[in-house]
Amino acid sequence: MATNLKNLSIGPDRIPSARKMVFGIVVADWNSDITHELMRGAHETLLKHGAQTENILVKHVPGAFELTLGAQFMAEYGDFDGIICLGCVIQGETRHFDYICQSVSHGLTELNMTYNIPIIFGVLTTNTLEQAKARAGGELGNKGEEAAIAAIQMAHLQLEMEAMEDGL
Ligand code: DLZ
Repeated sequence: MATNLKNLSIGPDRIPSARKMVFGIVVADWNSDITHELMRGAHETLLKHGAQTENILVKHVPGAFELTLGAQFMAEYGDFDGIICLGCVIQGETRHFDYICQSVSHGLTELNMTYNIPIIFGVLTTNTLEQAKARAGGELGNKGEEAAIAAIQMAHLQLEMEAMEDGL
């Protein structure tokens, strides 16, 4: 259970069905022990909520910095209801942390606005590897699951808004 779902505003029983939805997952391979666990959590959660295996496309990029362009490729060349970006940036001792975190958070925010589809920020930004492990299937759950649920919720919201515009 993702962080006991504590950061989600609705209970798990009220998560909309993802049966007809199409999702992309972009996963960064830097810190792959962590990010592949996030990917597993996200993938399983989409299936659990009704998404079909053939409607989930997973693509890999080298590191979190490349998530923005990976997501842009998906948005530009694909037809997705939502795109989930997964990565793990660990503070360490370099300034890379700040540059990468800022770049990917700004980049993904911009893509949300540009493409008008949900592009989910599923990037762990932790001080230590232990903190990351705790959030990737450890004692604090799996943030990949939460990212998948956010994608379903936002895709559902968009469908609702589109139906409203069509007067349905
Ligand atoms: C270079 C770098 C560093 C130092 N740390 C991380 C990290 O903690 N998490 C991550 O996903 N990627 C890291 N990278 C790689 C960059 O994201 C990027 O792949 C390279 O700088 C090449 O553009």
